[in-house]
Amino acid sequence: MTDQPVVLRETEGRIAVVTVNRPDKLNALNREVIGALAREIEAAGKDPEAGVIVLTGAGTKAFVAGADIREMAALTPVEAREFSRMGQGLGDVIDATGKPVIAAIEGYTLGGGCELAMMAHLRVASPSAKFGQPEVGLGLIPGFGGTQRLARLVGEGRALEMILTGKMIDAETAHAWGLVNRLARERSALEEAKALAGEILDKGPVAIRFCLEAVRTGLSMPLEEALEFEAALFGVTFATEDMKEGTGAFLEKRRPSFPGR
Ligand code: CO8
Repeated sequence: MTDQPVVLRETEGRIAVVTVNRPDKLNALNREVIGALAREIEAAGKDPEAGVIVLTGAGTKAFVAGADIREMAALTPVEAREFSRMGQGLGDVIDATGKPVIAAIEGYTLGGGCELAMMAHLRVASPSAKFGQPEVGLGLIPGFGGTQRLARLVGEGRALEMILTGKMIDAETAHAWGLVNRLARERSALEEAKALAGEILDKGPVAIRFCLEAVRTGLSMPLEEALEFEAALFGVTFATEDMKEGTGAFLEKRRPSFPGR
């Protein structure tokens, strides 16, 4: 046992880095880790300095190798349902931050780990990363949103192939399938994720927030309603100082300096 916190958070400039810190167990998610992750992501969301949140795992062997099988094996059905809801709740915590969350991925990203990565808005992986939903090999099904988000990201056929066989795919395949946004150099996922964060931090913060909301909320609506939602958010941006600054800067041929209001 170690006295180290199971989840670490530090702010570097305008980037908050939240790290699952259980490398001796390949960062497996038990209830303690999930609770700490929720608290630290929420705190990063409230940190006025942080414009983007990067989520990663300690060490290079795993992002997260899944839910903690030892803890899970002893759960009753009612506890397992609560555990599933607790893990799924991390997706709500991520969305409630209103900030882009980027997963920086090295190594095994399995089961609940793959599901956690899919809760993030964007994923950057090193070439040695491996993705899979191996739950059926344990007589389980993905329970942290995997049956839903994987199909939305890679399509039904590919998702079902991964979920039904439990086989891992490599980073290149994950990139080709759209599960990974960017492939980093070996052991550079965190660095590349920060570079991607930098590209977003240049932009209008209120617009970034509304884009996340429009895409995420819109995906669960019929297209007609989603388009109406988009138009409403588009209209609201015209009341922001960011919009005045962004359009003004373009017309005055200078770089914008967004106040974030
Ligand atoms: N849970 C608990 N401990 C783990 C886990 C895990 N998921 N993964 C690795 N560990 C531990 C190992 O037990 C080992 O601990 P120890 O040193 O004390 O024996 C340590 O981490 C290092 O692991 P290995 O020695 O196994 O390392 P290898 O390099 O030999 O193998 C693997 C790496 C292939 C990743 C292997 O560890 C493995 O197969 N792990 C399990 C992967 C898996 O099946 N993940 C899915 C879990 S199920 C899940 O996530 C469901 C989520 C939804 C929950 C729904 C609510 C009920």
